[in-house]
Amino acid sequence: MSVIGQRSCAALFSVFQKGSDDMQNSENLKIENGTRAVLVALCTGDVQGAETSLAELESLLATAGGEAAATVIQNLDKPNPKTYIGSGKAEEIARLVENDGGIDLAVFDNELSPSQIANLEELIGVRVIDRTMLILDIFALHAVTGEGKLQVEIACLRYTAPRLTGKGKELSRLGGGIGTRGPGESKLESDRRHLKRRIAALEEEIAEMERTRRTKRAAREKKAIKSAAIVGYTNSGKSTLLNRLTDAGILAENKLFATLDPTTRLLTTENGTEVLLTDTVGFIDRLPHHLVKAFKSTLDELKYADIIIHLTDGSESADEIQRKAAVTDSLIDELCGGDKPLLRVYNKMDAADPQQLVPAGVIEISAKTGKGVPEFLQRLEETVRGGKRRADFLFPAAEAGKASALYASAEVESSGYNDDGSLSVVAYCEEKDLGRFAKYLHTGG
Ligand SMILES: Nc1nc2c(ncn2[C@@H]2O[C@H](COP(=O)(O)OP(=O)(O)OP(=O)(O)O)[C@@H](O)[C@H]2O)c(=O)[nH]1
Ligand SMILES: [Mg+2]
Repeated sequence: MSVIGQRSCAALFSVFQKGSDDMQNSENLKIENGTRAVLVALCTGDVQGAETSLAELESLLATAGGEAAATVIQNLDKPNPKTYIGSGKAEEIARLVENDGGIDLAVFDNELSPSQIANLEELIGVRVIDRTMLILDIFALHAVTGEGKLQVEIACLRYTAPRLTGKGKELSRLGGGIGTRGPGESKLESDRRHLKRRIAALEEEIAEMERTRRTKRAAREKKAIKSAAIVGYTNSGKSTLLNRLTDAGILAENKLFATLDPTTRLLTTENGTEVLLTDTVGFIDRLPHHLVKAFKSTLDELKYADIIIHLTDGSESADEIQRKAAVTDSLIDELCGGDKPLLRVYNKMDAADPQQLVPAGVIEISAKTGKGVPEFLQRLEETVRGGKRRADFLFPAAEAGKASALYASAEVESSGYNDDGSLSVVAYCEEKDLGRFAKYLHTGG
């Protein structure tokens, strides 16, 4: 297995360009801590959307260790094929960069083609990256397991490698070579072959890991324990929830994409219901297609889960809640179809506006304080039991015989006679049984 450590896509590519297999010693070319960048977005009509997206780009940059020095939005009907933004705007950014003196990077809020990047770097005079490269960079920093690292490396080789031109301070640290010289025509061709071979080798390694994963999954399925995947926008609190429920010890951080490698833990509720819970990689608007593809084996956890727990940060504005839930919904649809039982959960309700309107059926919790978690667990148990509801029954002594009909159709958790000869039963029932035995329902007290 390749050992690539905590390195960025750029670092991977520098190794590739040097034609070296020594992955350990290469220069780390990640976005340096404190790198000041100008953020650039194009607005083709939806002003609010562009601003929200730019704010998100800023937190992505912060997660990668950078800092936004300025933001630029250009209104344009459609992107310029050569330079994405207008060339006049690019010159304006070049002046901004020159006057500032401390800006080393421009981050564009959209995918750029390799030639657009090259043209923009020429015009602006600093390294240019796009949204996808930034996300890949964060993924490269956060991948922990061999599988996660491999998946990131493939995505980087496919996406980032053709886009690195060698411009900018970080790259020039390699000392002569990459930035200044640029590979000649035949060098490019041999590089491409090298790249293809490397990708094929990585894909073979991934396929092997996928086989292992399948075997594990089959073993779990044999045990007939239901599984639930915790899914949601990045930073919604998925890891915090799994930690609260199972002491999983997963890194939970106020950073985007803290978790890349899925963790599965067995949860046994107080009532003895067992469910396998998986915490997985967070979603984001316009999750780069290359990442979805590269992370297929990880994201397959969703496809094979029996239940989806859709977590949303309920402490944000109503617009943000709606936007992030919609992004997550469409990714769930894409990745696992829409036919699984799904629990909708708003998290961080400890920090939510008390006036916040919560749609019917949504479970409100705080993974941090534990508030609402018992109610959530009850709903989860009911879902694990195929939508059956847990209910307490009390059959008076004279009617204890009626309980046998309940035994026949419900899943009985416990039952026992009381001193007065009455019979108490706790069972998971379908709606029709709740109706049929309504007069024996015991509401406590
Ligand atoms: N106030 C509050 N903060 C929370 C709650 N749950 C999680 N957080 C915080 O939200 C941040 C993100 O939590 P994580 O559990 O890492 O979120 P995640 O969904 O796993 O994020 P990714 O792995 O990046 O996709 C952390 O700083 C948590 O402490 C909550 O119920 N209330
Ligand atoms: Mg996480």
